[in-house]
Amino acid sequence: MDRLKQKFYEKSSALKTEVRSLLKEHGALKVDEVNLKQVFGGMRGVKSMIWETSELDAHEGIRFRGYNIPQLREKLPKRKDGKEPLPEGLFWLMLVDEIPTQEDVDWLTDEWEKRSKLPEQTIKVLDALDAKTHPMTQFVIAIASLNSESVFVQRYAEGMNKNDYWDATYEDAMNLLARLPIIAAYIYRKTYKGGEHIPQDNSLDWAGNFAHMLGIDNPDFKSLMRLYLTIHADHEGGNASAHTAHLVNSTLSDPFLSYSAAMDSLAGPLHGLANQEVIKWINRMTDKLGTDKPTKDQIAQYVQDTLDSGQVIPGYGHAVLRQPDPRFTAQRVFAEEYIKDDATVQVVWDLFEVVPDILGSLGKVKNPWPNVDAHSGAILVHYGLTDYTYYTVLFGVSRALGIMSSLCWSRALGLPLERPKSTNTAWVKSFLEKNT
Ligand code: HAX
Repeated sequence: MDRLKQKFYEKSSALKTEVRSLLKEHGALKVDEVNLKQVFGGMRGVKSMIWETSELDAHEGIRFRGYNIPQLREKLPKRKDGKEPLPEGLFWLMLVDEIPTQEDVDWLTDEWEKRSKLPEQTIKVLDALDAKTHPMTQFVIAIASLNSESVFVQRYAEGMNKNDYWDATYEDAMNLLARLPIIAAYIYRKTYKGGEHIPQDNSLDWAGNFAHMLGIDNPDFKSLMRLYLTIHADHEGGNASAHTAHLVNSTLSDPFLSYSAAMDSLAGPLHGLANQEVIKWINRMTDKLGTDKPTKDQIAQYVQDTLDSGQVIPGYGHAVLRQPDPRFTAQRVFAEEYIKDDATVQVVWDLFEVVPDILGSLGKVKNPWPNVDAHSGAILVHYGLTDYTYYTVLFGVSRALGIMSSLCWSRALGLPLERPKSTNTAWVKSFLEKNT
């Protein structure tokens, strides 16, 4: 058993025993109540799922195993020549709840490199798709195609003992993470660079190698990718993509199919696709005004026009957060250090000064502050990644770190098939007649 798997096995078997006994003793204890608004309103805030790897507080933002983003930037191992944390370290932390050593992280980089060869079928599938196919559609299809090599599928067919589900899930999770940057870079080069692919550079780390395969070898862009892939990695279990993977995997559909489904969910404009929508919307404004340095009055008018035409302001609002997203702030800190004179970055900062008051004045928006997607595009544009229809794929590479470590936990704890109760309006009316 490899060093990470061994550690995971020890930690997860101990927690499994603990959970069994606490459920036996306290299983009937109420942990939440649900009102009618929540039933109709997308189950906001209903405690109904176990997700070990991160927790989201409405005011503090995300904590990964208790660490916030500034703490991760300080504590996770970095490359000798880099200032940003290595995402490998975050995966280790989320999976086994320990800050890894430099040696642990180096081991993980090597392990993913060893597992990184794509099945021929995946390349064929990608080549068969028209280059005009949206990159998220290509991503979903390519990930699903990996399932032909799923260890989980193979062992299940051979009659795997349910106590071993976590082991096969771990193998698939590690293989998926090893291959995702290669798939994502293949899609990028195929879609926007005429299919001129760039081989891996095995002297690099997971994120640095991804930047290299995209064809952007600027060392600052590599730093950005390390930060980007760290901060987008997890947002507890209730967000749409994580929840999708949790649901699909609970049927014992393998991690590849579960993650492909999660990416369908991430591809919606109210979720991960918002990162492409933000930059598209900013470009539309600057094109319309004929300047890349609009005044705050011009920005305010554009925001108002967007709202008047019945559209949302992309990159603003959140189902849980009630403060500016710390992932927005982390990107702002990066931009202040590396590219503070960039015109698009300046527009993003001006929007931050203009949008919250306008959204707040509507009286219905619960969180008028920017989310993670408000900032990411402007930095990517600066480094030459202007093809915004690609942005959600970057998010998707990162989110696998959180979702894959969580699926290992779900199978190790033996969580059952997810099956909440639905009802209908007739039931609600009769409930109200009896109870009001
Ligand atoms: N612009 C305009 N109106 C907004 C808004 C925004 N940015 N955010 C919320 N509202 C509106 C809602 O549409 C809703 O209007 P109706 O009552 O007329 O339907 C009302 O305000 C109340 O919504 P809410 O309770 O504040 O927000 P929700 O929890 O329902 O929705 C969303 C959260 C993120 C979907 C929402 O804020 C939104 O649409 N934002 C813009 C899209 C976006 O940036 N999505 C990315 C979110 C982060 C993420 O998942 N990244 O991957």
